[in-house]
Amino acid sequence: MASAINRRTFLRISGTTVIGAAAASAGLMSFSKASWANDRTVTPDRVVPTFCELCFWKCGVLASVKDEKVYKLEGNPKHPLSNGKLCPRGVGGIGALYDPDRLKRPLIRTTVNGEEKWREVSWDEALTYTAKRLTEVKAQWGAPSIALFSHGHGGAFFKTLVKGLGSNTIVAPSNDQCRGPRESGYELTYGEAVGSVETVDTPHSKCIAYLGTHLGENMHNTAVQDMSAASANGCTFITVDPRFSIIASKSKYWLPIKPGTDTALLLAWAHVLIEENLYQRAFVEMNVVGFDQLAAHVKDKTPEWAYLETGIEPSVIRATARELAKNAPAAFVHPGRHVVWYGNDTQRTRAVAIVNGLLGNWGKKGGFYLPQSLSVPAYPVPKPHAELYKPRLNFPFATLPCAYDVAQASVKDGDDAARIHAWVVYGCNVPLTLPNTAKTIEAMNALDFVVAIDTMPSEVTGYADVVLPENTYLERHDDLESTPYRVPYVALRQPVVASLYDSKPGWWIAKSLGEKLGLSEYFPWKDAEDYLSTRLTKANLSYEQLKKDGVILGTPAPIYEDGPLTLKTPSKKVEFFSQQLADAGLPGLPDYEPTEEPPTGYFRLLFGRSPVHTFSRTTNNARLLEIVPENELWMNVEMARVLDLKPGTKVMLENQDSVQTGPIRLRVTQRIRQDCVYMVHGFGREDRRLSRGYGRGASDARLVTRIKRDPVMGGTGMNVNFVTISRWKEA
Ligand code: MGD
Ligand code: SF4
Repeated sequence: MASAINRRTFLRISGTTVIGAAAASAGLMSFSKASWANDRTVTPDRVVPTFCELCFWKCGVLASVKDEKVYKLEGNPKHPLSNGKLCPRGVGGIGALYDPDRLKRPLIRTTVNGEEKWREVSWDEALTYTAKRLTEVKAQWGAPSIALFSHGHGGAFFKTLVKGLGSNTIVAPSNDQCRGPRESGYELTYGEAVGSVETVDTPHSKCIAYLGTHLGENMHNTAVQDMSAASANGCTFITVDPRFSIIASKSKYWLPIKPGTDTALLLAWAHVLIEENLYQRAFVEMNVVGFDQLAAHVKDKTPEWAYLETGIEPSVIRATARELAKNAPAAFVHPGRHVVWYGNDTQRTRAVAIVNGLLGNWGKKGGFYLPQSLSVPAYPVPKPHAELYKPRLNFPFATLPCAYDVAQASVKDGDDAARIHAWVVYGCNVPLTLPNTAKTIEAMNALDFVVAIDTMPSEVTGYADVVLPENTYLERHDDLESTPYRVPYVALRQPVVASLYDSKPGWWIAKSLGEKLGLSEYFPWKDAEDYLSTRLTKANLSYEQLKKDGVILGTPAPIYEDGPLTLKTPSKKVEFFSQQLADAGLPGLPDYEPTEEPPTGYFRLLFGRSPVHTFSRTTNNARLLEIVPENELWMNVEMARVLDLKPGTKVMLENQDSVQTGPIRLRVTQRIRQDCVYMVHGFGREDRRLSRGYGRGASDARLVTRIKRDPVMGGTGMNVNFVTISRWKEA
């Protein structure tokens, strides 16, 4: 077996470390210097429909092209997720296409005179070498010791590749660092996940409660459009957040809850709905099991009890419960999105699902609609025999192995045969994504082989053995997109302009690598167009129409249901009491567990989103950095006074495990509680090759060294870290 590089140094992809770097420029004119850049009077040579990849909502885009340059991105009016509009990130997609720091050629890590360097290679050499190394790992340690970390729509072809190799060790941080507990909570209660796009009927709702869902900052195009429509229709918003978020500013009630106590509030809401007989009795009698157990469970969960936990006045708890009830069933508690907070997250989401059950809103106008999808048969390929590595930790309701556990199972700990030995990383900046960056780096150092498929140099590509540059979404085809939604649809991603540099589409990379690995049977199609048109023909849909319009709508069916529900739970009903959880030795009804308090002198670290950035994906994008150039640390005005810190002061953060990040500018505000500080995720980039992103703001990921596991599905609660703040002293 070829000797493994098992102590990797972080390798920047820059001229000084690339052997024989060719002139970087592909002869591109800088977009911003183009005379027509912002000229609305320009007549495009063509307008190409496709869909966005600046986040994972996948809105339909119309891209205008002049002289082979993309100069404008707009929402596709025919696409149901964009309705003719994009969010600011979507408009900024041009910045991703024309980012001069992009990965331009395949690279192999090599050692010259004891020093590690990148060597630019041909695609053939990069893929031959990758195939050889993966084959060696498979032969020595077995296929399941090869893990795929995948994020983004293009990951589909790499899943086929890794499964074809025989591994089912496929992980998505978006599951166990984001939505997983919500999906488990709804699967246990309603028999199905709420999905992405969430199936909330916001435009028709009369009252919505948001628990830590910071819509407007958490920018999902359709969700924000729907929220604006609801607001225009007079919908009452209730926001429960330790921070006065954008949506709090649009709300009738802001409940500045003590972090980690939401389950107490939810149980008290259930108490009020039942004790005051405000719940939707007919819905509950027809569709629910476990109501009596719930009523007994919340009997003593009075608003006065919840006040001591949450800090929310009993009168406000009663008023908000009554407001929801008054508008039910056209009222809901939003199921949330990034819900991995304190470890008890599936149970908290179950409490949300149960309050929604009391509001009787499943399948109801203004509550949760029943989604529809347009079914397009898969391309016929043999079913691979793929196995999962033997997880060391078992969570009874985990639907996927947890990305964090797979990373930890890669660390050397004496049992080499039980370890993960290679990673295929698609569009996933693992060191900034998983908790405990230092541990992730230790894991990457221990691997026999890492291949990263990415568009940009990043923290993860710095630890790879092979870097394969993918086209951005504006230069490539991808698999069809057909998210369950109010109307069934299928959408196409297609190249708007030709490939820049020597980058390639993901489908081509996966197919070519598959062929070198002897897996041609899983990639029998000639090219992406052959693959896509074959799938569409099987569904009696026209590829030509899809190319022209970017989207095809199916025939809508009813999205509301007045009769009895038939759900996919064991009882076929809404399960307030979950026998499945009880059988697994877990509470059948959600219990409130107090969360550890910050020690004296520490703040709880909270983090969230900026409306113009998506994690670390966008923090080198010139257009988006113009709008939000760095993150700031929100601190309550009183605490800043006590610490004698002025607005704009640069500060350092240090967590309970003595890990430091910074400097970051202080935002002193009344809009946050005194016991916590808040920052936007994705900044504090450490790769100098990111000529604009490097060193802006600070990384919250570095500070997440402690997690609390969700006993139901294994999610990694990350809001359990505490920090001290000190003035930054320039060295
Ligand atoms: P990103 O951080 O956006 O996503 O985390 P990740 O899944 O890691 O990193 C994406 C990588 O994809 C970048 O290197 C970028 O250059 C690359 N990329 C961009 N476009 C493309 C493309 O078209 N093709 C390819 N091949 N690569 C591309 C997200 C995860 O992080 C999620 S979903 C959540 S909700 C969690 N959020 C979160 C948090 O808020 N705070 C902390 N501390 N950790 C978090 N972890 C989770
Ligand atoms: Fe793109 Fe914004 Fe839609 Fe996400 S929400 S897909 S970034 S337009």
